Amino acid sequence: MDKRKPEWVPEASSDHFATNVIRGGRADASRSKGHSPSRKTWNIDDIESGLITGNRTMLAKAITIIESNSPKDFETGQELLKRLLPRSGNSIRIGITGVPGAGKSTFIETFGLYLIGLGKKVAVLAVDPSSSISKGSILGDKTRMAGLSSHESSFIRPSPSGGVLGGVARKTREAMILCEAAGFDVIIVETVGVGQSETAVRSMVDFFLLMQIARAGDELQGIKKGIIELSDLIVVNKADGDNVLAAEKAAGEYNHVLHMLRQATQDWDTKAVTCSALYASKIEEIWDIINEFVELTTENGAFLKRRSSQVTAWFETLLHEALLAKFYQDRKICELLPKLKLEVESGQAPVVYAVTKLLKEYYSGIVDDLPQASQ
Ligand SMILES: Nc1nc2c(ncn2[C@@H]2O[C@H](COP(=O)(O)OP(=O)(O)O)[C@@H](O)[C@H]2O)c(=O)[nH]1
Ligand SMILES: [Mg+2]
Repeated sequence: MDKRKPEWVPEASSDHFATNVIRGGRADASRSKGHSPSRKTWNIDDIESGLITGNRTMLAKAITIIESNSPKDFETGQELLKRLLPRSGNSIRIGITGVPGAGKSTFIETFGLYLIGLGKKVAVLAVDPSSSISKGSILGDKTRMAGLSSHESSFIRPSPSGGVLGGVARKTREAMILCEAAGFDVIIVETVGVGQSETAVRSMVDFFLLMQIARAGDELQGIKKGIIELSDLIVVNKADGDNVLAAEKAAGEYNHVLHMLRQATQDWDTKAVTCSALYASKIEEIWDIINEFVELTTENGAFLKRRSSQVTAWFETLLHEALLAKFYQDRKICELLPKLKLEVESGQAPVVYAVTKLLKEYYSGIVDDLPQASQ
């Protein structure tokens, strides 16, 4: 290692004092002024033009900006999205869920490489609100996607970490827009069923795939009906070796139950099929089903209708959240709310009175027309 003395060292310092500087570090910055790539400030135009030619480094940089929590990055990120939005939308967005160990990562590797073989460009994103705790468990296992992650027609990005599901989902949606602008034509969003993450992913994709495995004694119990009703396809994975029959039996049982459940998509009969992600069997069938789905929903209008209602719902959710946050962070409200809450709880103040008082307090000085508590 290249050790150098810093400019100032205490007179009585021995070798044990931290007096060595590693070349290229912060304290050494004056030497590399303007040359160090880590110090180079990016330019939004460069990112935009690089991204639209499919440059993956620029795509990654753009995603880092939209994931950042700094106000300056927020502005840049939103400006980038505004510029790139007209170039987005030309992809098939596929959500994949299933318990850990079902084989999602293995499937994405096999399926992704198959699609690349067809000339597609495949981006893989994730929604995992627990990833800040588990240090990015989902997609952390890039070893299972070794072929895909090293392929130039793919782009793999782990879940943004930290924050609540809403924030994680927002960042993934925005990353999806950027991937589309960069020319990726299949976007796969992986999630594990933590909290409401499945619903969040369903609300950002066109096609939702539930990956299952057949387990001895598992008579479809413990599988949430709600998740099945969100799904456009159930894939029973690991249909290989001794497990083929069990997988087919499980798929049959699903098909039986599916008749009795609500459809996730208008006119589309969700069905269950088997596959082996590990041995790449029946992968083509799954892609055929997805294409059939796209064809049918394009014809009946459900495809575009879903996309537009997704974006409207997203808009409304963000607006509600922003308004609520503003309200709850208000200094006057922070003081008054706990007091009024106590008064309501102890029966001293009527509920409508308390709500009206809070709104009056919040809006005083902002607007003349005070909103009323709902009647
Ligand atoms: N036999 C068999 N094993 C598989 C298959 N797909 C995945 N696995 C194995 O199941 C384990 C979990 O797979 P992984 O892809 O990490 O599951 P994930 O947690 O859903 O992403 C790994 O040991 C895989 O090798 C398959 O089709 N057949
Ligand atoms: Mg995985």
